Amino acid sequence: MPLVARSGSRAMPELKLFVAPNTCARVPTIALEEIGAPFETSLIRTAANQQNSAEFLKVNPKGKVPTLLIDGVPLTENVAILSWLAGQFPEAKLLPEVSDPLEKVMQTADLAFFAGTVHPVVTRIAMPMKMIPDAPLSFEIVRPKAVEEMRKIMKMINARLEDGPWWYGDHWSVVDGYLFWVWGRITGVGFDVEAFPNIQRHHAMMELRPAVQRAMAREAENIEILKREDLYMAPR
Ligand SMILES: N[C@@H](CCC(=O)N[C@@H](CS)C(=O)NCC(=O)O)C(=O)O
Repeated sequence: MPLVARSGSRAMPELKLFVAPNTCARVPTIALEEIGAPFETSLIRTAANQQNSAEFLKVNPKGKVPTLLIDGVPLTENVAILSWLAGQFPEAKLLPEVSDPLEKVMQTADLAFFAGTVHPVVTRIAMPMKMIPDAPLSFEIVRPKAVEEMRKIMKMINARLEDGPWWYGDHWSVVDGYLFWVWGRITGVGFDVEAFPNIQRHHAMMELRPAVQRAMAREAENIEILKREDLYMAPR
């Protein structure tokens, strides 16, 4: 039984994405912009802990963005959201078309790698105070350890990008959107880019994509709203 009744069998579902600036909600925002279907974003004010408000917890009891409402039904977890979008809008080619079930599940492994392995390291670099509430200690201990771990990850990704501009060679995919968010988030707080020229090139190419520019413009609008409300937490 769905938690929320779906409003019929329209060909084009009504899509609403809960987002917050600088978060991993950037990845499905890019995916939705690449698709080009109409969608709405709803800003969650994390500085006001809105993700844990009673109202939002009714939508996503995990208190996290992204959350995608599909005809009113909440879908959580980037791996699931991105996989659903790729399957629902095949013409957008968010993932390379494959017929072999093993290849398909390898794409899931790639998304899961970013969500389950890379993202927690991003959090330790970008928000170390989530691990140890004592801010000076978290920046002195948690961040450097995570940076060390991230260098290993980025070395592997940089080598992978030797064979082509994108994660899947010549085929752009939403996995590139994931890398774009990770790289932007860690370099935004000082991660050293020098040893990773292929990822720098990847990031520059991503910035040229109109869909990425539209996604970033949506985020910039939300940053302005938060600044006006004195609720913007700039990366540091
Ligand atoms: N496993 C989730 C992680 C989602 C997640 O951690 N989102 C963060 C932003 S990047 C969030 O909502 N943080 C708010 C909080 O933890 O209070 C996914 O991949 O979608």
